[in-house]
Amino acid sequence: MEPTDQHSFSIDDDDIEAVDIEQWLQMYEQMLKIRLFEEQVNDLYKTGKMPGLAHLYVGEEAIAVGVSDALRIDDYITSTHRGHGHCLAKGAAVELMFAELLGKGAGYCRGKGGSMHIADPETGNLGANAIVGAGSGIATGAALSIKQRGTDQVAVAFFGEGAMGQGLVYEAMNMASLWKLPVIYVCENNHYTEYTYYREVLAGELHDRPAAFGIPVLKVDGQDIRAVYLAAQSLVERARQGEGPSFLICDTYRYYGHHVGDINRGYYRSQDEEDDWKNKRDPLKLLAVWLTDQLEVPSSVYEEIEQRVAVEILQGVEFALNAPFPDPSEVHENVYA
Ligand SMILES: Cc1ncc(C[n+]2csc(CCOP(=O)(O)OP(=O)(O)O)c2C)c(N)n1
Repeated sequence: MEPTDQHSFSIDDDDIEAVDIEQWLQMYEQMLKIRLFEEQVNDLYKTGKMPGLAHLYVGEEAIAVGVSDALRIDDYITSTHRGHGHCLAKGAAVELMFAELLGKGAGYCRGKGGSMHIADPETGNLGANAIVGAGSGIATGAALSIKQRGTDQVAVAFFGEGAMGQGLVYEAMNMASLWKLPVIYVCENNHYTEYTYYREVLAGELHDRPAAFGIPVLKVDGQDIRAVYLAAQSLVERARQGEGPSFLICDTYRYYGHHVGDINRGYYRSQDEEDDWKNKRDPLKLLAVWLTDQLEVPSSVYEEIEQRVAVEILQGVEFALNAPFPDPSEVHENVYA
């Protein structure tokens, strides 16, 4: 974690107690679903069953789940090239996600979008996007539509710290602040923009940038879902009440490479660093240890969850592997709306 400053969010015990065990367990289950989904995607790549590459979200699960749990289904999100976790956390179906990744007609974009372009309007997911930072403009536009329609929905833009090098993000924040739009920018700082340590390409402190637009900033430990959820909840609440945009910076780490093919990472980060984040900062383990120690959740509960999720993932991948490819005659359909 970065040193504590005035933006650092700290957990309030009363807020923690207001959340019941069932909700924490649902969050655990959602995080596990994302983890097992991503491990299956890695397997599909390595066994040559998936065309193209994918950017895995393993290690960052607490952010997508913690933020999405603070949202309603009719709230909007925009996602990134590393987007499977956001889509699943917002409610996407595992089998339709796998189908999309495998190019099958049953997939969310009829197999024509693939890993980086999954959209699911029914769950408020306005789409993953391979253009770094682009989702910030879309979420800000969605927030403008919310304001014009007079509803109390909220829009969230998830992006990596690499997006802080994109001019669009600053144009979007400027407009959101001036027009008090109900948008939350969620920056997932996993420390590496592809193969470069973020401080080598981003000057100054990330939190100073939104603050320059008068946008309130919270910084959380992105591996602690309790902190992510409670911080997101407070930002969602203020957005619903018309208090305007905010910015959440989550300190996190991706356990795999930039994409599934990035296997030899020694030239940009060390094995010790990876091991530390995996062994000491795993969001699933951190939540499970707290639930066991503080709320006395027995191990049988985790075993049940693990079995349920493992079955869902296996059934999902089987469905997708057996699903047909779209007919070649459909090549021009569903590619533009
Ligand atoms: C506008 C734009 N520039 C460059 C790229 C190539 N690119 C793909 S992912 C990536 C790094 C993104 O890093 P970050 O935003 O921190 O997200 P992370 O991959 O760490 O989740 C880059 C530069 C791109 N997709 N879009």
